[in-house]
Amino acid sequence: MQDLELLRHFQFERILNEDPLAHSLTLLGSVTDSDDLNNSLPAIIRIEKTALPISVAPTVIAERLQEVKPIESTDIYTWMLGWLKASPEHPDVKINIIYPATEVHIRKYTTQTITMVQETPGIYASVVKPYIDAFPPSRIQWVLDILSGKSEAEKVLYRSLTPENGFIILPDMKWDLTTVSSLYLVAIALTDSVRSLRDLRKAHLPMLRTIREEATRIVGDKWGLAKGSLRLYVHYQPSYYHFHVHIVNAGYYGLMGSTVGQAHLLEDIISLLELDPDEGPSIFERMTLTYGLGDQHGLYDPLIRARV
Ligand code: M7G
Repeated sequence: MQDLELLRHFQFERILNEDPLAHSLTLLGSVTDSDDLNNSLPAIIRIEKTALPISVAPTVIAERLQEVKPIESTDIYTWMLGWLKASPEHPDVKINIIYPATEVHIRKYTTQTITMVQETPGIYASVVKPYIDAFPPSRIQWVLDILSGKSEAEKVLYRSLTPENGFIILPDMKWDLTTVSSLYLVAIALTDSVRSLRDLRKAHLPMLRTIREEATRIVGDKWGLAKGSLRLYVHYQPSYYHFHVHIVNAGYYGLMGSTVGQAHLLEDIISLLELDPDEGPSIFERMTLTYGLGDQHGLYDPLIRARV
């Protein structure tokens, strides 16, 4: 089904999340399966207003503002509402669709109450690792499609093909591909042996350092961003258990996903591994990791029960 057709056939059911800071709404609904008209499948649609890029600043007032409605004026202060004319270069909204959406997706995008949990190495072994191992491979089909070149091939910005240390860098689907202030790329490892932060070892240092170097080089060459303009981090828990690094404009903070506890700076990970002794279990096998977990997360109940 074409994307626009899918949007038109979307039957709204309920709001999963409303985020006034991100100017976004996440909706749950259903779309009739085009192969079987009696079958309706769940769909998630997230609509987010795009940021106003700096490049449009001079034209916003002079050319694009088509109507204003005053709210108030006092002394030297005035505030009003305004409407912008449509512009081919600057879309108004970015839309993400997940169709058909699984129960895990619906839970992930639902507003959740967060509880801080402490994951000891013992809890990792008894609760978290079995949970990760039980994920069907289909959950990371999108990663395999990118790595094999089946999807997003023309978007790839860097590809190093050494099987052990190789990775691909490409724009994250969270990015609108234009607004540099919200630049968001992702580096995806070729190896499937690193499911999460817990699996990182000293031997992965060359890959981690190269991700850092290549990310910095790419954003410098392509978008003129200076050294230090990027915040590189790894999520724990991630949504997808195939190793990847988030590459985000350092000025784009307050962003869901860069929360303390969930986001581990690549620089810190490199430093911890550098300090690790050559022999014995790695720092990430020995550490207790503390993070916020939403009450809809699949690990929530078992981790609350296992709480120390
Ligand atoms: P994560 O830490 O596992 O989960 O990161 P999060 O979504 O909770 O942050 C996975 C990253 O991969 C996220 O930043 C997603 O936006 C991004 N991502 C997910 N999918 C399904 C795709 C995709 O198909 N293409 C691209 N380019 N990025 C994706």
